[in-house]
Amino acid sequence: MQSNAASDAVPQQRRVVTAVPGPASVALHERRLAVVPVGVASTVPVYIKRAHGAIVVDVDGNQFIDLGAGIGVTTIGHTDRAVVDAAVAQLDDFTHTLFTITPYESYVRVAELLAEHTPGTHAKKTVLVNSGAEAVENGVKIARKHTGRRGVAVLEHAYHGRTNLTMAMNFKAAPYASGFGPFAGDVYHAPSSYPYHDGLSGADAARRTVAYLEKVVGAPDLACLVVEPIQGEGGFMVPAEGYLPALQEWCTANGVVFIADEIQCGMARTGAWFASEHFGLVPDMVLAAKGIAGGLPLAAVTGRSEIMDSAQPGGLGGTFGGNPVSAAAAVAVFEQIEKNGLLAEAARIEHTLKPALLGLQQKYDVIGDVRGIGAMLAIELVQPGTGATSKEPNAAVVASVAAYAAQHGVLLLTAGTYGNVLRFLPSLALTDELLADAISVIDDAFAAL
Ligand code: PLZ
Repeated sequence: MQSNAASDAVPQQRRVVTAVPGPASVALHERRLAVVPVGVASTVPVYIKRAHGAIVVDVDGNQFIDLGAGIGVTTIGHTDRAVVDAAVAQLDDFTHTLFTITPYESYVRVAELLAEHTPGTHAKKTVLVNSGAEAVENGVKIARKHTGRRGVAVLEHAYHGRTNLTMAMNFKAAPYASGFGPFAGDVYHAPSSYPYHDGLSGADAARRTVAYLEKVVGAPDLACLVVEPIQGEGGFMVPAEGYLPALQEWCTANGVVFIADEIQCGMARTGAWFASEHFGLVPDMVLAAKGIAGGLPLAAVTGRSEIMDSAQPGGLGGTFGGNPVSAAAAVAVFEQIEKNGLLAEAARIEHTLKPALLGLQQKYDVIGDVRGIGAMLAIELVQPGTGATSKEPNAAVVASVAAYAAQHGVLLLTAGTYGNVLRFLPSLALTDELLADAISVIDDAFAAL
C-alpha cells in the first residue's frame, strides 16, 4: 500500500533548530504541569509531533536521533509502513469486540507466531494483555495456579512494573514503590549475577542464588522464578556464562516455573527473537511486550500448554487484552522482522556501537564497563580512577551526558540501580551513519564534562 503519511517525509537526520526544549515545547509543558501529576515524569520535556525510522521530530522542528525507541518499543523503527498500514486497515474493519466475547483471527495469529518464535518446540499457548506489568501479573497468577504454591522469586536489580504485585517484585524502592504500600507478600529477592561487580563465575553466582532460594523460601513453597535474561532498568547486566541455565535446571528439578521476562530484551532486540536463546534457555513461560506491536499497546504470556491451561475458563482476560488493532500491528511486526532480516540489523548495531563505546572507554576513565548484546548495549559510569577497584557509581556524569546529548539532538536513556548507566536501545532502523553521528555527540558530551 502506498502512503503519503507525513511521517514518511521525515529525513533521517539530526537537526537542532531551537534551544532544547524549544518555545513550543516549553508552552506545552506549562499546560501539562497544570493537569498532569508530577508522578508522571518525562526525561526530556520535548513534545513530539511525528517520528519515522530512528528520528523523532518535536513541535519546534528539532529532529532527534532516537537511541531509546520509547524504552525499546519501536524496535523495528517508528511508523514502519507495514505496521501502520496493518493498524489502519484494522481500524477500518473494527476496533473492538472483546476476544472473550466474540473472538477474531489476529489474536490467534499472534499466539501462533509466539509459539513459533519463543524458545523450545513444545506445545505452547498464549494469553494477550495490555502492558508488561500485566503480563508479569498473569505469568505469576498462572504459575501459582499450576503449582499450587505461593512464593514468587525475583533477582536483585530486577524491574517488573508498576502495579501492586510488580512494585513488590522490583529491586529499587525509589521511585517505583516508595510510599505506595502495602505491597504483595511472598515475593523473594534473590542475589543475581552482576559480573562487573561480583566477579563470580556463572556457576558460583547460581550456587549463591539457589542457596538463597532453598534457605529463605524452600522449593516446595515456590511457584516461580521470574528473571530478565538481560536486566533492563537494572542496567543491562549480562549474567555470567552458565548462570541462567543453572537456575533453569534447578527450577525444573524442583517443579518451579521458570519465567523469562523478555519484555525489554525480547522481540529481536538482541539479534535473536528472544534473549533466552543466547543462554540456551527454554523457559516454561516467556513474557513479551514493548517491541511486540510497533508501539501499540500489547503484551503476551506464552507458556507450556499444560501450565497455561491450568487457569480455569474465565480466569484470564480483560476488556482490552489483545485489542484487534494492536494484534494486527503485532502480526505485521513479526512479518517485518522475518521479511527484512531484522535480527541481523541488531547484530550490525552491536558491531558498530560496541567498538565505539569501547573506544570511548579508552578515552574517558569514568566509563567503567561496556556491556550488552545486539541493540541492547550500555555503559556503566564510575567515579574517576575507581573503575578498576571500587567502581563507585557516578550518576552525575550520566545525567550530564544525557542532558548534553538531548540538547544536541540525541535521545539517550539512563538506567541502573544507582542511576549510573547509559543505555542504548535504538530501533533496528538506525543507520550506521546516524549511529556515527550520535556517537560523535556522545564523545563531545564526555569531553565537555
Ligand atoms: N518488565 C523487563 O523493562 C518496562 C519501564 C518504564 P510496562 N520497563 C520500562 C517506566 O518507567 O515505567 C518493563 C520491563 C521489564 C516489565 C516491564 C513493565 O512493562 O509495559 O511498563 O508495564
